[in-house]
Amino acid sequence: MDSVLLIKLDTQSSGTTGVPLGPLYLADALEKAGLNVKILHSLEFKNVKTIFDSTIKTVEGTNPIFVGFSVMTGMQTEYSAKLSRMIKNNFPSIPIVWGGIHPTIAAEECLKENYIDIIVRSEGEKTIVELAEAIKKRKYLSEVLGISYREGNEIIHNDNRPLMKSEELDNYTPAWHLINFEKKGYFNEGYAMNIYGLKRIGQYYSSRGCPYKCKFCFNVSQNTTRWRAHSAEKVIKDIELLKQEYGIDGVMFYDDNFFIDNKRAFEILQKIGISYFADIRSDMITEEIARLLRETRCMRLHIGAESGSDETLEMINKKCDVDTIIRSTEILARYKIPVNYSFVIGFPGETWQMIKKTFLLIEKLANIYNNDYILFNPKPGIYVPYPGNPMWNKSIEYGFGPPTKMEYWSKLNRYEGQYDFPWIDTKMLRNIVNFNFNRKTYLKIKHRKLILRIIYKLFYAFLTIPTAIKYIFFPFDVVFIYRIFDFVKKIGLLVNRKVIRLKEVDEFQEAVEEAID
Ligand code: B12
Ligand code: SF4
Repeated sequence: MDSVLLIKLDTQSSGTTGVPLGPLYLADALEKAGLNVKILHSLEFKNVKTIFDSTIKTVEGTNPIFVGFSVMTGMQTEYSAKLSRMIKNNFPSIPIVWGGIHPTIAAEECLKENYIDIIVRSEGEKTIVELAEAIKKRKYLSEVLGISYREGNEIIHNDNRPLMKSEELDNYTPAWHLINFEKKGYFNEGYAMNIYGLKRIGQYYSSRGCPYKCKFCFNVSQNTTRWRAHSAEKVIKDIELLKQEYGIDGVMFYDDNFFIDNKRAFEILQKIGISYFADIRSDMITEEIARLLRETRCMRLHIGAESGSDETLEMINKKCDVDTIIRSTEILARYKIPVNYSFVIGFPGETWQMIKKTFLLIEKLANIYNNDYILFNPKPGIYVPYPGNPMWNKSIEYGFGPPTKMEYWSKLNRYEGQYDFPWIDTKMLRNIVNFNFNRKTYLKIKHRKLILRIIYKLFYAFLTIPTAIKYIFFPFDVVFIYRIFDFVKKIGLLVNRKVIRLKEVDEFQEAVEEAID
């Protein structure tokens, strides 16, 4: 039987990731078409050499008709490029196919690299089966919709493949049997989703796309603002299987907005009977929704609030204003629903005054949640331009030079990037993000030893100075305080840096206790 090898190199530095849903859906489509599929999923990037060497052996042993890479923009791009080149050097006749969000939005650039042969743009289930057929039978690639490829020196982009309709999505189920769901990834790392007191959290992608048109979002190109969804029955059945066969007791919905069709969403949530994590927009929160969220054991909501400045929200076409964010937070706080709010700072065209409003809003929302940073988790992050949307074009107008090689994309990593954007002092932005993280973290530390408790309290008080003076000298007040804090941390008055970098407050609390014991 012919084989296909699918590779996904997740490169989260925290090592916590989920199952590779893209490859799992593709594998289902390929298996139904009679092909043998193997998935290599690396969950973190501690030992690149072992991962690469082991992959070369697997390619040799499997002799696939092609190797498919699933690639996001960022560090994955760099490592996928390196591994693709290595495979190409060792097995020149095996086609290398790239799919996923990065190749979709940068097909032309990807194909400038001679180790990538074919790009599959956007949704891949139907395309990958036709592509496998074309490669197997040496048919013309020109007949396969939704791909780009090289012919001599020319790069050809075939027409787009129409996105699947909702009814068609139900024909596919992730091929769970191809990964070790229990606890190990292919390269022996863990699917470490056992947070918030749950034993094992599964991931599920119940709907695709989003009808909004935020100017920085990948949906503009990947899903062309069309929202499609698995039927409620299908989702309930699939999650039941995950409960029975793989013992999940929580589910993380990876949908961009799980609640677009409320009726469907709550039918699913009421029937699955386990805790869940999901995304929603602020403007969809009502008293009734909050009540249902509580009733159905919502473990955490994720909301892209993006900004505390109406001017910024307007600029990015969020179609939601600050008053709505505040009003919805008041409702959610009343029902004690845990929330993650993501904020984006540093869009081209944003001034420090606009950014300051985001931090003032974070204060306000935290107060609504009584400064309970376990329930209320604000995450400001720096805007990083990715192609395929209007904000990317604006970034270029503001002097941004896109990476010229696949390997350079890893610099554009939101959390660990090395970029410097021409429109703003990016180092200053980084200090502000770090300040915010440390501040909310320190608030929650409760240590057994009185003296340490006092020290942490003092540190927290110190970190609240910018708030106390209402960010009057923003951004200099924050940066000044953060630099002093960082200096003290460096000379070792606090626990080591590794601990400080952990992301979740509760993880942090445990780690601190362990470190000092
Ligand atoms: C889950 C998730 C993660 C998980 C991934 C877990 C995992 N093991 O897969 C984690 C937390 C690790 C993660 C990390 C990041 N993520 Co993320 N993530 C998502 C999320 C919410 C869902 C992805 C998913 O599973 N989709 C479901 C599957 C079915 O869809 P899919 O992957 O697109 O696959 C389909 C097609 O693309 C195609 N396809 C995919 N691969 C392939 C391969 C081949 C060969 C073919 C033929 C076709 C094909 O066919 C598939 C089926 O139709 C998306 C948002 C979204 N709605 O997609 C953001 C998203 C992909 N993430 C994003 C980003 C920016 C990141 C980070 C880069 C953030 C950062 N640190 O800077 C990091 C990258 C990590 C790193 N350092 O490399 C952006 C990507 C933007 C971009 N241009 O790449 C998205 C779109 C979010 C957003 N709204 O901006 N992410
Ligand atoms: S609402 Fe969210 S998912 Fe939808 S376009 Fe805006 S940022 Fe993207």
